[in-house]
Amino acid sequence: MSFIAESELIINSRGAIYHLDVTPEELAPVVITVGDPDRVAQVSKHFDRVEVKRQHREFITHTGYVGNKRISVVSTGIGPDNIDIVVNELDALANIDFSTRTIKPELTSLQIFRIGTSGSLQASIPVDSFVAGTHGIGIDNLLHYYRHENNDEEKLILREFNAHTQLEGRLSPYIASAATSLLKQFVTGYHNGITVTCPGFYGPQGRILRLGLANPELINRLTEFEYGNHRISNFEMETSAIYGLGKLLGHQCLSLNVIVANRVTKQFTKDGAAAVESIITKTLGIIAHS
Ligand code: R1P
Ligand code: URA
Repeated sequence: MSFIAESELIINSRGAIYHLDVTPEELAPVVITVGDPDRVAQVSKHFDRVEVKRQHREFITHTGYVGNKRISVVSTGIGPDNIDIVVNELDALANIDFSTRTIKPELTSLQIFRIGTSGSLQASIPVDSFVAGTHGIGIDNLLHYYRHENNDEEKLILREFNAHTQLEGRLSPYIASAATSLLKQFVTGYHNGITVTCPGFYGPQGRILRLGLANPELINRLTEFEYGNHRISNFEMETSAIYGLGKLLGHQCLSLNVIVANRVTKQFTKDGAAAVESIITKTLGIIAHS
């Protein structure tokens, strides 16, 4: 049993992990991550009771119950670098014994759902609709800091993606899959497709304000990608990192995003708050009854 030093696993005076400021007892086995810290209360207002409320930096956590199901909702802030912190700390809370600083002999597999916002890359996936990501393709590099492997299907999709987008060499895309056990519960009312995760909102998602793009064709290439039944449905800034790290750590992950902008038809949602509220209530209803 190897001991994890204080410099590697930072536990504060409350016995809570450093960034999230949550103790192992305060975390539920079902976790909903949201990017926006304000969205935590928007989710937990639907709980029958909230028993824990914590906040440190952009990481807000509320833990409570919907019926008999104990659920934590945690804000990640924006981007894959924040996901590195959140997913590693969620796993540490579940699977490291804080008193001995050793990995527990019996590991817990968390269910981790992201409820986020994203941009559609298909004209047929309109604003205010929902996407359950079958896979995350990351153009952000996070997973390359960890030893990882892909299954045959993932390898084939990634090979075709690299050939089609010509990104390899400039970037190093990676792929990770949703938990199929969770994905199959999110069929009715959700589009399925590959979610691409970008390391930024502007240039990396093809938005031009004052700067020119190094790869102006990228968005079109993503929209046109086809491999068997696989298409790229949407892009945002967290999914591939959650899928990649979550799977390596043995957790079951599913990313659910509401479309707030359609980058093909150039539509933008008329009421973003209502769109987010509707994906929260629909998703929470399925999670609570699963
Ligand atoms: C960008 O505006 C943010 O919105 C999306 C992106 O992934 C990024 O985090 O998700 P959230 O609404 O969950 O933050
Ligand atoms: N979030 C993103 O990252 N991109 C969008 O277009 C909308 C939300």
